[in-house]
Amino acid sequence: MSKLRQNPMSKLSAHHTTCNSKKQIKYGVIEAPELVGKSWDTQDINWYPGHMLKAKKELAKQLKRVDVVLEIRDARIPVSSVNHDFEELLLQKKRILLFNKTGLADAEITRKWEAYFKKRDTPFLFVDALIKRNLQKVLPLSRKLMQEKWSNFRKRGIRHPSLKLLIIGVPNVGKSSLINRLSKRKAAETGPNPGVTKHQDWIKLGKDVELLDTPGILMPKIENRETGLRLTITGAIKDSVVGTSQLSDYLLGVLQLKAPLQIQQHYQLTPEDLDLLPGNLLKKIAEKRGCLKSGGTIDNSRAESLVLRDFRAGELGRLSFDHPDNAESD
Ligand SMILES: Nc1nc2c(ncn2[C@@H]2O[C@H](COP(=O)(O)OP(=O)(O)O)[C@@H](O)[C@H]2O)c(=O)[nH]1
Ligand SMILES: [Mg+2]
Repeated sequence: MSKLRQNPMSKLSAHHTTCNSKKQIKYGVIEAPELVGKSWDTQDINWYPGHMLKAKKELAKQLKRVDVVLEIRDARIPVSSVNHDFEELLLQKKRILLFNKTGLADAEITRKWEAYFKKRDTPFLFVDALIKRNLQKVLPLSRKLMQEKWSNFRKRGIRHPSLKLLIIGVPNVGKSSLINRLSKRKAAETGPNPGVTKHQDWIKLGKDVELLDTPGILMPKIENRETGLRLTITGAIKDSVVGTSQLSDYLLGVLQLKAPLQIQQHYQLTPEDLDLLPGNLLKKIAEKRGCLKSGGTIDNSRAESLVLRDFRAGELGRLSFDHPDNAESD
């Protein structure tokens, strides 16, 4: 038996990330240097009006070219991922809401969200690009929205033009993954045949459907502290805007409330540990996972990153942040 096997820590580290794990997850593409260091509690934090205006103009340009918009939201935050500034632009379009990453969301709360959105007008699907949940329903639903328009073409004996789709959503919500899944484009690009066109405007999805290959970016809107935290934990905003300390504090607080057994098992905590304030719970986790500075004192910032990384890797189980009981409006 190797020495490694005899090490009592080896069992732990074989299954769990420790503070020394190298695993990195890429997250958060939007950088907002103007937001760094601003306190969450003082005021509504927003993008510079200029940023928002530019993003809206770009989206308006894209919208002109399409019939149906597939708006991707995160199934764990069906309403926190909405930016109401973009709503007026989208109201003029046929739209389908695709709640992605359903595999990461709490199944029971997702059922409640389904009931909630069924009572509203906008068609929707809870999907997952990774485990391919409900993706086969996206095109039939898109075609259904065009039936009336297409029947007019048929009456006149003309073939209807192809349906033009656009995917939009906040950063990291899964736009590229969905485009790849729906178009199977990645498979085509990595195929053995040379000369595959690198840049094409429209991707053909079927004999009568095309998808714009560049997704539209919705700027996430930070309406209040909690929305900002939820958007950052789920990946739309860069961690440094908020800081990992506030993020892990919030995340641990939510996990203690909604998924205590998941963190207890994962970090091998005692039931009493679960009653600690998040900051003290973090210290326990830091001890368990060896997040220590050279002198042996606890390294908070490494422990914060570890908790965030474990959550984003799905190791702390499924969790929903938004709950339909608290949703004011869609
Ligand atoms: N678990 C899960 N992860 C997903 C899903 N869709 C995308 N991801 C992951 O989320 C990250 C961002 O995805 P990406 O498609 O690049 O998002 P984009 O910025 O909106 O284009 C990547 O690490 C994806 O692997 C999904 O449905 N479920
Ligand atoms: Mg992308």
